[in-house]
This record gives sequence, structure tokens and C-alpha cells, in this order.
Amino acid sequence: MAVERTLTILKPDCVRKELIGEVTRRIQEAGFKIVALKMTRLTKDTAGGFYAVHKERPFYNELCEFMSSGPCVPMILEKENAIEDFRTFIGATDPDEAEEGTIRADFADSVGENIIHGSDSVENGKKESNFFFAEQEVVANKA
Ligand code: RTP
Ligand code: MG
Repeated sequence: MAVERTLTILKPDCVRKELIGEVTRRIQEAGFKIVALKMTRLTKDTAGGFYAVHKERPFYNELCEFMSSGPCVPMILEKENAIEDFRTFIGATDPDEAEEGTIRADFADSVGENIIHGSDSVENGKKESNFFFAEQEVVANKA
């Protein structure tokens, strides 16, 4: 299986609930290697840019409000089959439908405020990583 990278965001609800440590520990325990990490705060406009694919969806405005409601922690993670494995690891978008033991099942309050993001393809993972990180901020890219 190919080594892939995925972009995750510990969303503002994860930061507010003081779960950065717990979720990061689980991520590492599951075998994902952190190759980039920062804490930042999106504006409503930058959140809108990140989630531009959902522009026409009824939840878009609410999503942009939520994602800009406080600091968040984006990370680039590396692992074999990272994209699919990470989405399995975080669980379904709606925590009520998420498998037991997943991050969203354990910590998320609702489909809107669901603790964590995971890229849905290698290509989108690259775009999303470039959105948050400059080349020199990705440790594993350095010689
Ligand atoms: P994500 O992109 O954050 O990893 O989540 P996902 O793939 O599981 O879900 P997606 O369909 O891409 O939706 C992106 C985010 O929008 C919010 N959402 N709210 N109120 C709603 O019905 C609703 N549906 C989606 C969630 O924060 C979701 O993670
Ligand atoms: Mg998505």
C-alpha cells in the first residue's frame, strides 16, 4: 500500500473542549505520523475558501461561522493508506452514525460541530495542506 498524506483539522470545538492532547495522542497511537502542525484562527472568509466545495449547501454559512469561531489545529499526517484509514479512524460526519470508538463518536456533539476534519482524497489532501502550510513548514520535506 502506498504511503499517503492527509490533512486534518482539530476544529474549534476540539480546542474549546481542551481535547487537543487526547485527540493528538489517539492520532499518533493509530500510527499516523505528524509531519506538520500549527494553531491558527480562520476568518469567516478563509473558512469559506477552505470549504468552497460546499458553497451551495444549506449548511455552508453555519459551517463557516463555526470554523471561524475560535482557533483550530491543522496537521499534515503521513501513513500507508492515510486518506481512507484516517476517515475510518474519525468516523462518520454525523456522530450518531459514527462507529463506536471513533473520534467523532466519542467527542462530537452534532453533525455540524464534529471535532475533526479529514481529507477525502490524495488530491484534495494536497490542496488542503497547501492551504495551511508553506513548503518549509512541513518537516518531512526538509533535507
Ligand atoms: P470534513 O470535510 O470536515 O472532514 O467532514 P466530512 O467529509 O465528514 O463531511 P462533509 O460532507 O465534507 O462536510 C463538511 C463539514 O460540514 C459540516 N456539515 N454540517 N449541518 C449539516 O448538515 C452539516 N453537514 C456537514 C460538518 O462540520 C462537516 O464535517
Ligand atoms: Mg469533507
